[in-house]
Amino acid sequence: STLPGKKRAPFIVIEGLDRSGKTTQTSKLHSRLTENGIDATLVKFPDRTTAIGKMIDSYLRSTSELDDHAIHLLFSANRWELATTIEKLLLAGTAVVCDRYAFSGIAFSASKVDSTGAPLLPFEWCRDPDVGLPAPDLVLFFDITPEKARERGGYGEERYEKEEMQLRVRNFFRRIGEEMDGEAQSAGGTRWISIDAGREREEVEHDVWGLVEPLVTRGVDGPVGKLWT
Ligand code: Z5A
Repeated sequence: STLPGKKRAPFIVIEGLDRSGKTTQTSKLHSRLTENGIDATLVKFPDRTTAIGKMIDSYLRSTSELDDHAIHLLFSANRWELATTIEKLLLAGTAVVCDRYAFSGIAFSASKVDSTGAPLLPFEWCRDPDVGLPAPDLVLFFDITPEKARERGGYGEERYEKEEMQLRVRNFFRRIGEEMDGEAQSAGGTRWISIDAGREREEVEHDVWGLVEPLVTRGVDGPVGKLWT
């Protein structure tokens, strides 16, 4: 660890809509931290490399069908698979930079509707399996309008990449963010910051670094929080 005293490293999550640049910016952030001599590990959810991740991958590419409850629980289980590893890294002084987390899990599942437009899975039910996961110290929510996202080559071929779905997801992300802001302590101490991700790469990168650099340099006191407990 490069951190002073008994401090641990921070857990930083980048969340957001499709095509908002999460993957671009998490990998940029990871290399920048490393270049600056700061220990950091990059994590991405879904982690499609594990046994559970492979089931998620074939579901997303529509090569398999799964009950909506079952796929939701697999996404959550895919995070629990890495929970202990993440906690150990943080305590050992390695910052964790994560591309999507439990907030995507809720926002996407809660946005699923039946043919009449009625929700398929209640919001609270979607949140429950992720309660108690390692809580991020900082969530950067990458906000982008559907129009801007479309300019970036539009949505791809995967299951949830449809515009009406993305609009519902955006609203759920906002609701989650508002709730996190209001109850930062009960949510495990997470800070939620919205970033305008519709700008140039360099501008977004500048803002991300400005928020992350002080946190990684200072380190964090106390144990890793537990999400929504
Ligand atoms: N999902 C779920 O349902 N439940 C869960 O618990 C979790 C996820 C964790 C796959 O996720 C799906 O799983 C996703 C949510 C659901 N569903 N959908 N739809 P994923 O993370 O594997 O998704 P992805 O397809 O790999 O990433 P993405 O969201 O589509 O993209 P991104 O990471 O945000 O963006 P990017 O790859 O960095 O950039 C997109 C393009 O824009 C690319 O060509 C870049 O070069 C370009 N770009 C990036 N930044 C800029 C700027 N600033 N200006 C212009 N162009 C830019």
